[in-house]
Amino acid sequence: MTVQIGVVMGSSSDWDTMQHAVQILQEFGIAHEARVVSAHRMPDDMFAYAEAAAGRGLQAIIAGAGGAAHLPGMLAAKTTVPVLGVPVASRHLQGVDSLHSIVQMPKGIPVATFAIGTAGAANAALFAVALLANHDPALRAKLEAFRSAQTEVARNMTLPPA
Ligand code: RP5
Repeated sequence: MTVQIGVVMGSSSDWDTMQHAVQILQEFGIAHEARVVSAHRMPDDMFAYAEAAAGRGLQAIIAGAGGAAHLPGMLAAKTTVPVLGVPVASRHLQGVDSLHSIVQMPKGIPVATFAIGTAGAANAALFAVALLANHDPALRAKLEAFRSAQTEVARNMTLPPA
């Protein structure tokens, strides 16, 4: 089966965050892969991954990194496959450094940037699902059902007495 969505991250230490993207892709039955591709420790592998992405049929790459988080931007520089960037919370600056590194791409090379941490990882995957759903009515129905389920959960929320 052709992999549709690539999930890459700079380190295995990013997995706690990035697994939330993978869980969403699994839930929606999206063909995906997850790998460590470090921008500064494996730059040649990173370029090779980006260069092969379109030819392999990837529809989007979800890239998570922390600190001086250049992985999403450098991937985007080497492919026109959409790159969805997830800032991973860093030890010292809590991911604000990661967010700024990923979101502040100069004009011309876009990276769609999501929230710091697990919400960003999950939302990047939901965004990828939405992209695929544009050409897949059954997947769109699943996404709508997911939203409806969330709505029901919110409607049934109760609050404790003040
Ligand atoms: C980045 O450096 C990774 O994305 C990770 O968030 C951060 C720390 O990596 P480790 O030192 O935990 O391997 O490249």
